[in-house]
Amino acid sequence: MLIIGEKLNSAIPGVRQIMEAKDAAAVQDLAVRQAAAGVHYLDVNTAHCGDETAYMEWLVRTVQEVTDTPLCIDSTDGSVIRKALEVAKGNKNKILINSISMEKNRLDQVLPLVLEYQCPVIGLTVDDNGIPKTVEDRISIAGRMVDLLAKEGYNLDNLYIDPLVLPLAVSHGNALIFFECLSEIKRQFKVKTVSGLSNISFNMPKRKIINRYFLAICMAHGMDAAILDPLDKKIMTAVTAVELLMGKDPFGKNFLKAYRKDMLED
Ligand code: THG
Repeated sequence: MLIIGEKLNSAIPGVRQIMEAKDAAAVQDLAVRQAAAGVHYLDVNTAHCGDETAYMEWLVRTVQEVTDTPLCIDSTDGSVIRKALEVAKGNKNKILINSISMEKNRLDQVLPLVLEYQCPVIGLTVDDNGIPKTVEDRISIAGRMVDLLAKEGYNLDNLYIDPLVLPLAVSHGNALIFFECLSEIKRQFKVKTVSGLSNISFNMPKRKIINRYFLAICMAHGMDAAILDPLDKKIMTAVTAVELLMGKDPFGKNFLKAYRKDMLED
């Protein structure tokens, strides 16, 4: 499973502080430690900083001084994503754009960038009517997105649909709805899926326990990527153990390697 490290996100109060202080050493430390934990992408988000575009430009440059791990540009604003693509070094078509949706504004702004750079992209199952409550309505948005991207000649192997997790605290069936979305999106469209996971436990105590078991069940439903905290040894242990159980780790090679590097936590 692809792992997208979530730590460089201005929604985390301490991280916003180091970004607004332009504390390059602290930002680079978070980048290097997540890369060392084995992430495939580093999510970067400056939406909660004063000037999102200016901070994004600084963040991209600062992170790329210390790691070649591809970036996942996390913004709802097309001009922020454009700037990040402009200033990023290396192959732009390695950058994961987070995200597009079927909201008209977002499509008009961000889809041209996805097509211009042929980047992998996360597609949220939301349109101008908001996040649908039912599986059927989310699948229908996913279907419209797949059709649109296919019509534009986009390589659908690079599309990650995010069916959007709603909290259990809002409705106790929300996790089940999410699992069904993961299975159905794969079955009907044969495209990949991704999730930010942690919304599931919003407004609950001991969130990490819920997030960890939720991740395991999502993986059992074939989820291809997750945005998570790779510095949390227990959640990374869950990823390693579930991949072993799902037959994705021949001879337990990765499990044993993690064991020898003392990365597994009970
Ligand atoms: N889908 C997509 N993008 C997303 C989300 C999504 N981007 C933002 C968010 N959801 C995922 N990112 C985060 C980042 C930080 C936290 C939660 C989600 C967070 N971190 C705490 C911290 O680091 O202090 C706690 C981490 C922990 O549990 O150990 O809360 O859904 N496409």
